[in-house]
Amino acid sequence: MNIKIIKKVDPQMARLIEKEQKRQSEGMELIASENYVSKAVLEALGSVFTNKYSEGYPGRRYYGGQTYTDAVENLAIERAKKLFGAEHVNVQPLSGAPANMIVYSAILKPGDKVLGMDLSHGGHLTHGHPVTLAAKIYKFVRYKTEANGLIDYKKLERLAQKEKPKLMLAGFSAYTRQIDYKRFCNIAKKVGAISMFDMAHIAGLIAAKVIPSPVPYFDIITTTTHKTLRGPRGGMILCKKEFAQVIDKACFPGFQGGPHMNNIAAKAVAFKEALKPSFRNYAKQILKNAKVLENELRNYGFKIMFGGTENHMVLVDVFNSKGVSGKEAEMALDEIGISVNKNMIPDDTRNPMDPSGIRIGVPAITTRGMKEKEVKQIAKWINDAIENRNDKKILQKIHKEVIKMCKKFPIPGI
Ligand code: DSN
Repeated sequence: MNIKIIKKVDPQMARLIEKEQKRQSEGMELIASENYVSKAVLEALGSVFTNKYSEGYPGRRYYGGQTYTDAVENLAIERAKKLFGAEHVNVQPLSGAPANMIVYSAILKPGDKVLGMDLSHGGHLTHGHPVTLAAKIYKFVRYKTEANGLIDYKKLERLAQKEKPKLMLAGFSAYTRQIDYKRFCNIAKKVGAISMFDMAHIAGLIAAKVIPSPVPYFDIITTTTHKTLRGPRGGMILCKKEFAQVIDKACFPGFQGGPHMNNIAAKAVAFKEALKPSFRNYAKQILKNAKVLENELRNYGFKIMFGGTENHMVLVDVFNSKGVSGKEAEMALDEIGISVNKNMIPDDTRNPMDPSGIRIGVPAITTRGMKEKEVKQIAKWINDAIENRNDKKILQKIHKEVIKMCKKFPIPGI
C-alpha cells in the first residue's frame, strides 16, 4: 500500500504502518479469524465515504447529501442478498459482537432465556459467556458437544424442552464440525424458539457454496464480513422478511448511530469479489489446506479436537499431547513468525489465559496462494518449534525458513 502522503504528514505513524506491513509480509498468519483484503477493498476503506454521516436507511436518512451513500448501501445489500440468498440484509452492524447484541435486543426482553454454545466447546463470548453484557441482561443456558466432537441433538432437544428458550443460537468461533441446521431449527420450532445462527467464521465458505448454507433454515443469521469472507472488518445481519423491521430498528436507532459508510462501500466490493468463480476456488482450497493441516499435525502426535475439521480451522490440544500449554505453544510459534492463538478446549480446566489448546486456521495463507505442499511444511515447522521451544538456535533457523517462504507468497494488499 502506498503511504507516501502519511510519510510527509505523520512520519511516526508511517513507520508503524510500514513495520506492520513488514510483519504481515514476513509472518505466517494462522489465526483462524484473520485474512488479507484485496487492494480494491483497501481503497474503498480509505475513500471519502468515511466523511459522511448517514443515520437511517437508504431513502430514509436523518441528514441530507445521501445520493451516493444510499446507492452504496443499496449495492451492498443487493450483493449480500445474492451471495447468500437472503430475504433481508442489514449491512450496518459495526462488527460481529454488535450484530449479536442487535439481534438480542430486537427479539428478547431482559431476563429472556437463550440457548447458546459453551465457549470452551467452540462457541463465542457473545453467545452467553458470563463476563459479557448480554449475559447480564438475558439468561443464557449453554449446550456442549459430546466426546465424539458432535452435538447430541436428542440431548439438545431435551434441554430445549426443559428450558423453553425464546432464542436458540447456533454458531461458533472454534468449532470445526458442521451443524445439522435442519435438526437444530426443528428443535427450535418445536419449543417455540426463534432460531439464530452466527456464521462469522464460515461465511466465506457458505458464500462460495463449499459447505451447506444455514440461510434457508434459520430465522436470523449474523456474521462478520472479514474472516473467511475476506472483506473489511464489519458485521452484517441476514433474516427472514418477518424480522426485517425489528432488526433494522434495533440496529438504528436502537443500538448504533451513524453507519460507517466507507466500510459499507468496502463490504460491497468484497461481496462482488466473493461472487466470482475464483472465490469458490479459494474456498475449496481452504478446505483442502485445513484437512492437510489436520492430518499432518495428527501424524506428528498432536491431539485434534472435535474429531477433525470440516471447515477452515483445527483446534489442537497441545497440553495433553505435547505437554506444552496453549500459551507456551503460541509463544514458541511467535518466535518463528507463525501467529496462532491459544484457545480453550472443551471443558478446559486450565486458565483461559493459558489454556490447553491452540486454534489454527488457513484462510490467510490460502489467500496468499499457499497449497497442500506449503501446509505440510508449515505443520512440520509447528511441530519442530513446539518440540524445540527452548532451543533458540533451532527457532531462529526455522524463522528464517518461514520468512523465505512468506516472501514467495506476497500479500494482495501490500
Ligand atoms: N475474534 C474472533 C475470533 O478470533 O474468532 C471472534 O470474535
